[in-house]
Amino acid sequence: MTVPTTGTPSTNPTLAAWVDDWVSHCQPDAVHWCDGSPAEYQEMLRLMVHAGTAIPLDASKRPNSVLVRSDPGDVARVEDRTYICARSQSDAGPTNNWTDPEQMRATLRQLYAGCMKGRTLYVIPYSMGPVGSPIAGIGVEITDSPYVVANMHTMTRVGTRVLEVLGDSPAFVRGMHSVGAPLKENQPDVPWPCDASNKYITHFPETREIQSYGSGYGGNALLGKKCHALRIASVQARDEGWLAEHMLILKLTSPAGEVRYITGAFPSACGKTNLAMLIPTVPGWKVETIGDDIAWMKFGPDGRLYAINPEAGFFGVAPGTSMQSNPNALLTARANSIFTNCALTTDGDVWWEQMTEREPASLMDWIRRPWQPGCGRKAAHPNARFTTPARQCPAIAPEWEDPKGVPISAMLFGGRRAGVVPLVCEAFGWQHGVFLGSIMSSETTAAAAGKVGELRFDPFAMLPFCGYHMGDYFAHWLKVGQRTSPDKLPRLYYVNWFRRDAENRFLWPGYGENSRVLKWIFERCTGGGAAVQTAIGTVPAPGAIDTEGLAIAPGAMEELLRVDVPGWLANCEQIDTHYARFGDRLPQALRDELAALRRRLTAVVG
Ligand code: GTP
Ligand code: SPV
Ligand code: MN
Repeated sequence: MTVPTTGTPSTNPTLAAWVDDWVSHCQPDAVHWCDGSPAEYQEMLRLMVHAGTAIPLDASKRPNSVLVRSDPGDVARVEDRTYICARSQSDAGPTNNWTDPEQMRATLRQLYAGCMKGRTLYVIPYSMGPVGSPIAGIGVEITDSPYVVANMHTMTRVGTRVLEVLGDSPAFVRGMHSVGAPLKENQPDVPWPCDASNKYITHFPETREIQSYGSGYGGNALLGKKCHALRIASVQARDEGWLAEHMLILKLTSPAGEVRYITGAFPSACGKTNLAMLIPTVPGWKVETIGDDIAWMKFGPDGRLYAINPEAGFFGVAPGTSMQSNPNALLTARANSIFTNCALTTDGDVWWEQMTEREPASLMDWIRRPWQPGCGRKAAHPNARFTTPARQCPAIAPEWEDPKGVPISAMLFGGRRAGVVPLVCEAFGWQHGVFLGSIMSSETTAAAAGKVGELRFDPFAMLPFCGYHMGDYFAHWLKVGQRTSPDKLPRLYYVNWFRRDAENRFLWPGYGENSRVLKWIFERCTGGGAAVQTAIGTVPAPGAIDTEGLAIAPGAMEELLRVDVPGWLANCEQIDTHYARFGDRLPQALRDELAALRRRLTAVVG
């Protein structure tokens, strides 16, 4: 039986056979091959509005934009339902869920049987990175969700040109996705179909495959993002000698016009989008955006690491985003955007916590209930997001789509730490920097289902995203550092915007004021920046962070840069436990770094 098909099916034999197999297994009513055109995007919005998934926002306030409210059981990534199905469990390592790949395939094959009845199967050919760039990678996602198609249009480069570049090659990442909600004949659809209690986000790294079932939300369903560009790509990067990282990329220009490119790895909802779009408070400095979530980095012919942003849009955290905290993000999302799990204003716009100084007098909250200030509930879900095209960002750097990437001078590692970790600290060298990345810890956020505010180790902000054994990942980072001369490697930094005082208030104002830290890092990269060596690394000398015009409590700067020796010694105990998880796959160099840190700390205590 042939299924009615629209669009232009690929003649790539591997791709055609793969799609045919899923079509006959999932039994959709129709098949559509996506071309990535604006008309196709509009058709997805129309379908979502028609199905009650989306409502159009007032076109005078938010042109060509919609609000989508998900099922309350499907609001974030689900780490406990995410699997790395490597052939050998030891290759998934202690930080990933694992099931035997054949067993997992069988489980999912059963769930996928007839799972698209009553729906359309969409085939989305996409490129992560500028189409045809030597650093870019191609994937194809099958999905039964128009919401996923629309989001992929914005977040990746979708369409016919991708298939042309792919040609007859079998080298594409295969991503299979279903919301897991087939429709019986005449069964009315729900606004957000999903199989909330039965989600699987699974990866088969050896065959570069992804199979996702049951969720329609974010990184669970937009397979180009975390599943491909991080979990599968991290495995490709290990095999081929490059880096696929959970990092923002920014361009920093000094008052003299000198440019440096900086990346930063912060865990989910810990400030990447904000730093990437920051407006410096230090006069004369400029920050422009290259990427806000993922960086792919390869060595250039000059021996330096070059980064591209594999994405084409931002899937940003809405709550906390305001014209004060991140005007560039709000201006990016002024049109052509999809808002998910935000509140709806009485005049047809979106709202979320801290968006405006004064809360609106009444709203419809993200679960469609009336909302008033003081009602005791949040109007937007804490992981409410906007999907918006990167090219609309007022701060986007002109070279953001340069196929050769931008040369990286510094990399930041950071998380949410109420204590112990200072505002900024520079690594003594690459190996020490890899050590700092490997011991990163952060309080959990609403970006993933589960408890918020619990401290956990999140090495390189990759805990939920590394597609192989984390001990091997550390070894890979160490190896990357040996591939070029030390002076060509980026300098590595550990930062923390989230240190708190005794009253639990943030000591550091953050956001645009983070430019003061970027300025010091720029100076360090260009031969300046007064610094002192401490047991944990090199920190700014007193007065080296420019505090001109900064409103900050007396003594706060000293506290922010203070090395808390007892705190760090206690931290070392926790690192012992953290490291023990990796067994003999923990590189000896990192064990040595930990021992050296202990020695230096003990020497301070005397
Ligand atoms: P993902 O998209 O989940 O990977 O998140 P992200 O790392 O891009 O985080 P984002 O920039 O969206 O920030 C998440 C939350 O942290 C928002 O509520 C921000 O307002 C808040 N935030 C960002 N930067 C700072 C900062 O410098 N200081 C403080 N106190 N909060 C910040
Ligand atoms: C993150 O959680 O780090 C995100 C959002 O960037 S999601 O795409 O849902 O993973
Ligand atoms: Mn992220």
